[in-house]
Amino acid sequence: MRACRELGISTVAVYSEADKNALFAKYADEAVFIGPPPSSQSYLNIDKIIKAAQETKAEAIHPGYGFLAENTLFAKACEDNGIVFIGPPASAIDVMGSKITARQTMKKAGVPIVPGIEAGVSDPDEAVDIADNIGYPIILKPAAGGGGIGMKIVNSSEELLPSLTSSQSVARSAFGDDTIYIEKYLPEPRHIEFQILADKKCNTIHVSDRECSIQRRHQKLIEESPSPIMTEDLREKMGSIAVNAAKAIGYVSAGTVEFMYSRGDFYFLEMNTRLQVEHPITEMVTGVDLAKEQILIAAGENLGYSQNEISIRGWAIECRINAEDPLNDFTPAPGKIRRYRSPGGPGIRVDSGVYTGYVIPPYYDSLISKVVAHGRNRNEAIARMERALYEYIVVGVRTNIVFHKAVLRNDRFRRGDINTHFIREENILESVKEVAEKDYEKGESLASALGADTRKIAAISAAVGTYMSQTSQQKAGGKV
Ligand code: MV4
Repeated sequence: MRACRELGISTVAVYSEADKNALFAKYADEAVFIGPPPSSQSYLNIDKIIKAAQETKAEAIHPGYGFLAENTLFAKACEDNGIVFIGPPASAIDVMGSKITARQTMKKAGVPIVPGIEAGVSDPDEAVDIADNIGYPIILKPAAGGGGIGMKIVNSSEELLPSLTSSQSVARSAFGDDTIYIEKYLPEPRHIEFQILADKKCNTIHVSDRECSIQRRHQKLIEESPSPIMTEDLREKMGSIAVNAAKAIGYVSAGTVEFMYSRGDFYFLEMNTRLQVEHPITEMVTGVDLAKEQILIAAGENLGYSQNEISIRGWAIECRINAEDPLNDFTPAPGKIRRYRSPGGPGIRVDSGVYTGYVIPPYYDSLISKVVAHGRNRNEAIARMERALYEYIVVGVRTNIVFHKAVLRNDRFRRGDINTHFIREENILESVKEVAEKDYEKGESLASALGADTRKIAAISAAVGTYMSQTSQQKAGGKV
């Protein structure tokens, strides 16, 4: 909607009962109510969304990051009703929707894939032979899957059959499809992805790379661009392979080609056929407004950039701020935000959907904002992020800000020595406790005093500032 405002395009938001006070619904020029909180009756209801577009005479629909963004039925429904879907063709979503057809197509296009099979396992004896050939450990993955659901690491042939049965049953209930395939299980994998832009005239470019290895239970928490291991040579190599991957499926719009990087080798993992949550770090280092490019591409315009016009400047890091309790197994923490002040200053971008007095509903995911720090190099980006998190005040709900503080001060993170097992290997939850003890000492005493009286809350929020200015003296590095 910000891109539309810059382009002089008016906007319509659809919202459910749970989002009637949400910022996006207020920001839009018009907002259409589409039903009760459960997404099956609102954000996943294709008919209601198409009807809202027709009633308001919307010419195009941007599907956002989740819900129907990668749903071919929705893309087709838009097309059938003469509404432009701001995204890829349904056929491209389809190919990448099954990991097996994705692997087959990528292999044919000369894109390196993780050693394994390009078909579902049909019979268990065959699976044992295949696994012996690949060599243990292997990983079982559901073809229809995503988000790590139903994946199983297998270390020996004895474990294979029970693991296969278990993966199949999880896949069947989660995706309605129990097709499982086998890959070699890679050691110390880093998740590195390339941003793609493609227009309708077959111009396809990459907009550099992102490192997304800091994740917990397959949920990304911190992303950065560029990847700490990236060199110009490697970027050119991986980037041109990512472009080939997109071209092989006739891709149009913004998309992401994900790779696993392990001990010097890299392999195609999957392609996300949507704009992603972490796209702002790419915008910060390249200056490209990805959402605006998507809209212009959907309108039939040529790409605004050629490959050699894309360059990166400095470093960007994103922390996803969730309303959840990192000290209680990251349980979602919906509720009323009693006091809110987001950070600012040099190099900081905050994309947020909340404000003081907002009640975070319990129905959807717990992301409340994305803090992005840009600096001339990685160290400056980290320092700015730490400063931004120090400034960030959220009173009323628990957030994972303490988690981010714990990661940012970790030595291995600071060296860029990360992989997808970082949070477990570094026992980050222990250091979260240490950070939280210090943070919550102030927070607890404030929170306990938070009654219903708004005057009192205002006084307490002033006290937060006072307290913070006192503790800031403890910093090393001299005094000014
Ligand atoms: C892998 C892998 C190692 N080798 N694939 C894929 C989806 C992503 N969210 C996790 N995935 C992985 N795929 C190969 N060939 C390691 C992971 C992985 C992982 C797998 C199982 C359980 C926990 C995991 C945590 C991070 C990464």
